[in-house]
Amino acid sequence: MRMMATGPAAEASASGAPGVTDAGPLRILDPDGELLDGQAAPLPDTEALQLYRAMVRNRVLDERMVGIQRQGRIGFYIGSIGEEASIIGPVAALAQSDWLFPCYRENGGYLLRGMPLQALVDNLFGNGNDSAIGRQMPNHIAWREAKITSVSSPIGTQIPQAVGAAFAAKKRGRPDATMVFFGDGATSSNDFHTGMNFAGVWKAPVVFVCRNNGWAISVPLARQTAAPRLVDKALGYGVAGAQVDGNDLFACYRVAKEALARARRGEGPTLIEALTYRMGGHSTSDDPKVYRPEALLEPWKGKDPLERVRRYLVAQGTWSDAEDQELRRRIDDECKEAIAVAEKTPPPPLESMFEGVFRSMPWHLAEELGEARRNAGSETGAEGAFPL
Ligand SMILES: Cc1ncc(C[n+]2csc(CCOP(=O)(O)OP(=O)(O)O)c2C)c(N)n1
Ligand SMILES: [Mg+2]
Repeated sequence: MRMMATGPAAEASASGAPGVTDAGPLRILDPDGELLDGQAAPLPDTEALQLYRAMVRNRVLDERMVGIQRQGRIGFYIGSIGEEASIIGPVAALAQSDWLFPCYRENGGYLLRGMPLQALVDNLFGNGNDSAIGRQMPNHIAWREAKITSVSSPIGTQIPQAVGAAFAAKKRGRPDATMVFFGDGATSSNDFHTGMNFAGVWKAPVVFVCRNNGWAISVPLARQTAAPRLVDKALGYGVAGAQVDGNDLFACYRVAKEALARARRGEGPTLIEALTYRMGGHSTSDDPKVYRPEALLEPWKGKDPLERVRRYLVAQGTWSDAEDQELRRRIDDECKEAIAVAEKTPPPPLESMFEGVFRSMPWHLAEELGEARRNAGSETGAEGAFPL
């Protein structure tokens, strides 16, 4: 069946920008790291190498943090093993002046945008240097300096927030675009509908990046939606859409770059569906073995997004196995160092719980603070472990 693009999506196709077609996902590199016929690398090798390094940093960070969670040193971690290209590619396409509204798996993207690794690790420990002062769930960080808004746990809530920010930028005549990440499960949320509809009507300069990793915790895609493709949902909102191989860094980068260019030209939003796969558990609180047969991972093992770019760079003569090992070792050392620092940093002061809302402390908070001080250090019965 041929999918007809209508409205802005059709115009987008006619102008060469992404439109909703049934052409299949855009792929530039095959799993062996070779350019497909008629495709060109969207980045020079030096820049591709930088993004490869960012993907390796993302991977090594994930492996390390899951490790220390298993040792009981942090309570919770949510990683993105297998999904790195669908994160690093689009984030790399952003300008530093653009806004990034993350879901919760985009740690590698934060680092690429300049968030220090130490800040991320401090947040995981919820220590006194945590930018959220230990008030958020671990891995729910914001970073104002790089225009990264706070991860918000309720699924999909970041979508209308991102659309609102994009609309505000447009009204003020600012050139900023907004990118928002979410998963396949989030496309079943009210907020997805609200955000997509508003963005379509008002041509908000926003790029929706849906990481379709096949699962919403234990719910497989087919139980989530009857739609054969998530990208088709764009059509119903008059939004441009593009489906992309989410394990192909080059394709993810190019599609996002084009979508951002459309947004900046005033042509409105784009929904990108990045087809990828969640190779690990949903988070460290999850055990996928109880609901997902291991055999489902097999076809994806040969499509590793890092391996694809590594092979390309090695074939180009830009990278070697020795350099690869050295890079992984260096990043692992960097992680260990950040963990050691975070672990030594004391928790936020008790008083911080009572600060930040009122200009001067009202009597009832003063009373509670006094009580908290009296109880500090005493056995309260809470062992502080993350409950989920
Ligand atoms: C409104 C709401 N319902 C349920 C949850 C629990 N929950 C956390 S993550 C998640 C799955 C999200 O899946 P998806 O959108 O595909 O993103 P992924 O985790 O796969 O990246 C659910 C159901 C929540 N956080 N918020
Ligand atoms: Mg998912």
